Order: sequence, then structure tokens, then C-alpha cells
Amino acid sequence: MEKIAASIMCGNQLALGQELQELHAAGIDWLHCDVMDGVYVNNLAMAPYVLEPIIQTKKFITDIHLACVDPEKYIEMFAPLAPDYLTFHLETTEDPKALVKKIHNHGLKAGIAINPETPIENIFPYLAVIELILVMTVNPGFAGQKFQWPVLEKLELLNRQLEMQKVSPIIEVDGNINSETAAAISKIGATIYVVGTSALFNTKPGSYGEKADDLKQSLVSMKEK
Ligand code: S6P
Ligand code: MG
Repeated sequence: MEKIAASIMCGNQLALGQELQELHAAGIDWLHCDVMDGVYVNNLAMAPYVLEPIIQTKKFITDIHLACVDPEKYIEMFAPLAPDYLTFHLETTEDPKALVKKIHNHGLKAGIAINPETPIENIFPYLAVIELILVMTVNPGFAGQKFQWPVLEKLELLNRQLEMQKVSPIIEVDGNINSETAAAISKIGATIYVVGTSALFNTKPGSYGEKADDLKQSLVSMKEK
């Protein structure tokens, strides 16, 4: 079933506890946690001491997205927080299988993220060993960017490849997810929709519950067409 993951980096950092309560009350049960190192991307986000109490609430399924060079170092840093999924970028390593093993050895599910410009075929050798594929629909680094429409073709190829390999890691999409982009994606196939400033954490009227419902509606209504 398709689900929304709130990108907590985009929440009100002065009131994270309140944000978590409201998201939970709105029925949002996945949290997407961005970690940025200021090197792989030109931004910094969410240190372990910030994410630890968030994950420890145990009210959400949590996935940590490491937008970091030297992923091995950051896997060691964030695995003790015990998120459900720990995801590194395909572009940051020459040995993805070793990193996947490292994550699994910590008892966590492993994800691999792939950037819009990276050929989707590059991830095919790893589909059978991972639990999650994070398909970036913007370049990592910042909220509030524009959706990269050519990624839809990659999603089609990916879905076809998963069928061919008869494996079913979760597909998560991340970047400028709103009613329009989510609807287009859902016609092709993805399970987790990361939602940030475009459709949740913004000043548009409506509670998180209402905004989440709007988004879910667009997924379903487009599928029925
Ligand atoms: C981007 C990051 C994302 C953003 C999310 C923001 O570097 O990986 O997880 O937090 O995309 O959402 P939006 O709607 O502002 O693009
Ligand atoms: Mg992210």
C-alpha cells in the first residue's frame, strides 16, 4: 500500500516534539530523516543527537537518508540509532554490497539512493540484496526544488527490472512530491512518497491530516483513470 513519509528536516525545528505529535495524529507513520554532510551536498542536516530522540519515540517507521561522502563512516554513526531503514547513495561508493552487508549486520534494513542523472541500470545488480530503493526526483541537498520529470522513465525501467528479477524492495521517491507529481508516479509504481515543503510543511491552509488526505486522494484517483 502506498504511504506518505514526512521529511522531518522540513518540519518546524523549534517544535519538533509538537510536529511529531501532529504527524502521528494525522495518521502519517513514516518519517524520512535526511542527513547531509556539507560535502556530498552543499547543506547540513540532522545530527545523531537530533535524530536519536525522534527515532526513540518508536511511533514511526524511520528511514535515514545519508547524503554523505564516506558512507561507511556515517553508517557506523547512525546505525546505533536503530532506524528501520538506513540508505546510502550509490554514487558515493565503489562497493555497495559491502555497505549493504554492514547495514544488515547492524540488524537494519538497507536502502540505496540514486540521483536523477545516474542511469537506473547502475542499481540493477543490487536489487536482490536491498530492502529499499530511494529514487531521487530532485538532486539531493535542498527542499523546495523542482521535480525532474525524466525520472519517470527511470521508474518504469526499474519497475520492469524488479518484475524480471522477481524481487520486491520498496520504491521510495523523494523530492517535490505533490498531488501532481505523486499522481504521475503512482501510475508507474512506487510505495513510499517523501513529502516535504511541497505538500505538507508549508503555510497553505489545512492540517497535516487534510494535506495527507489530499495527496492520498490524488494517488488513488489517478490510478482509477
Ligand atoms: C533533498 C532531501 C529531501 C527533502 C524533501 C523535501 O535533498 O533528500 O528528502 O527533504 O525532498 O521535500 P520538498 O517537497 O521540499 O522537495
Ligand atoms: Mg531525502
